[in-house]
Amino acid sequence: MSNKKLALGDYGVARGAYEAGVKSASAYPGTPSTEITEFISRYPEIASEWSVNEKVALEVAAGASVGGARAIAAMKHVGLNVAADPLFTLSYTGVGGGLVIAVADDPGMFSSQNEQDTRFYGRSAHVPVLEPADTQECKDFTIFAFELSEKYDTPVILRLTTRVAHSQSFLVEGPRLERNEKPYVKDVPKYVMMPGFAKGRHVAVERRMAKLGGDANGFDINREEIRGDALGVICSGAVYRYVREALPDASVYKLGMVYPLPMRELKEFAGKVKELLVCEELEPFIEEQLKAAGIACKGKELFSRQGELSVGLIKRALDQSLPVPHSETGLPQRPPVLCPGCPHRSVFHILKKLKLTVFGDIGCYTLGALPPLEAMDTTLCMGASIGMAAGFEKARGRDAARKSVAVIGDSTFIHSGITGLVNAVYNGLNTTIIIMDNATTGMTGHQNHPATGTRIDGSPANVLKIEEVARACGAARVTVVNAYELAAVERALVSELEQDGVSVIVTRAPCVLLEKKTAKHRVDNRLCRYCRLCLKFGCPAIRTDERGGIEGAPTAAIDEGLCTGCGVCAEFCKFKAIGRRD
Ligand SMILES: Cc1ncc(C[n+]2csc(CCOP(=O)(O)OP(=O)(O)O)c2C)c(N)n1
Repeated sequence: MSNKKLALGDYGVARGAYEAGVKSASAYPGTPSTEITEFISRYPEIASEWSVNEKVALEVAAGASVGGARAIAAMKHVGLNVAADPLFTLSYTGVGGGLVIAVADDPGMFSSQNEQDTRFYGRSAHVPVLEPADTQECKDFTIFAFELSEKYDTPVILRLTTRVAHSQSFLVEGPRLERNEKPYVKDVPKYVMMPGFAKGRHVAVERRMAKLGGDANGFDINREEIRGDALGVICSGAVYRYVREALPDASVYKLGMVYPLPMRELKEFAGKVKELLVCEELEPFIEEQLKAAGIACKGKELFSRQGELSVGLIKRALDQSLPVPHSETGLPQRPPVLCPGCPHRSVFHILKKLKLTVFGDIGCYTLGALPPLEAMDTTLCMGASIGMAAGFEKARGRDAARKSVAVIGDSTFIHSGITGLVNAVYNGLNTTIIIMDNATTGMTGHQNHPATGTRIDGSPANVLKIEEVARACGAARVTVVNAYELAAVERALVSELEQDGVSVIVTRAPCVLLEKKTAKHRVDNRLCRYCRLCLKFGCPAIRTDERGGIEGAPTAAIDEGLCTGCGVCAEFCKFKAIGRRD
């Protein structure tokens, strides 16, 4: 049987980790990196976990590495901000067993709040960065990253982008490397980073990076393809594929390691072509280093720092007479919406009704900011809602706090909301916090977390009780309400906003996609007055039927295929026109 298969880039990383003999995988979900760890968790040889956040995931990898095992941590680009503290000092300690951090960037922001460029982390933390272009390279580069990590005593960043992580191409699978774990050796000057030892390690880091920069010139993953002397292009990752298609006659230097750069080979390449172009997405990371080394090239004067590049954009950069290419997916734009029956919707309905200022967070519930709910004022980063609500009170006083709330999901609360709650209590604020507990990490595809009581492999775990955590953090009052019960949500909110101190309302109901409800609802067109209040709820299952009412009158209607039977619309129809279809 052939061991060649079509697979996602994320699968390539997972397979590479398996074949490299990795023993520990830790991650917090984040598109487009999530599948890496989901795939890894299928290998029983690797102890995989969803960690509570990216910082912990990297620390788990660091501990496994000190223990002599090869370890991988995976996250999306903004996750590396959360893990940046251990990263910068891990660069100093170096590794025991090889340690690779797979980080997925998202140029074009398909599912992210910014477009930051992970390559800069490599540069500022003095850590090498590899960038694969397809699934086979995802596997091969992951294996190479572990070899580099151990040879140069450094963590290694494997940078993906959405286009590589979520595209399918062929890879050939090989056997797993059976490696004996290095023995654990206590080494205080290497692993205890206090100033006296860290000063010595900083010198080692500089030496390591200088050596890597020199050796990079001979690495197979950096390769020159000479086709002619008119135009040379330096590129890496998915952009390499676009360049080959857009400029088939150009000579190309394809970087597999984007930091540190193989500067000697790049200089030689520049000498072989009349014009040199750097094609890179996001920041002019390679271009600026080339220019600083005295290598003349063109780059960002032709390309945007925003979004993805494409074959069309590269062609047009060199021939301005071509039309500006349209989005190459050809798909119509569809604004995202909360699912029909989503338990978050009713909470936002009440927040809007009460005209509250809402400090939001990141998750499915961020969609509460969009019409028709429009019940969210800010979204910054995971966990920011509670701190921002507290700061707002400092700026505008107690009365403003009475008219504002922080809204955060269960997974996000555990990721980085708990510290915000402790802070608000400690500093004597009056924040009202709504924890929207839908019993899953909905946004990224239903990953488990400590409050779901199940681990990544489905095995049972201790169940973290969110309301008990809130009480232990010192919240003055903690109320749990059914998220679908509009009146109960409203009562709890009105009561808490009147009182002093930090209070927590847990609005609870499992994500509608976890539990398919069957009782459908319908509109009784004899009772419907076509007031269209139900449409303001924003449920995609509710629509209008221009001639579906009595004697062809217009009426509201419910799409049976979409309705999940949550029944919230029945609760707020003033004319009792919505009921169960029994
Ligand atoms: C630092 C960071 N890590 C990961 C993500 C990806 N991400 C966005 S929201 C979210 C969690 C959402 O779960 P939850 O808070 O339970 O809300 P739900 O989507 O279930 O409503 C994740 C993992 C991110 N945006 N930032």
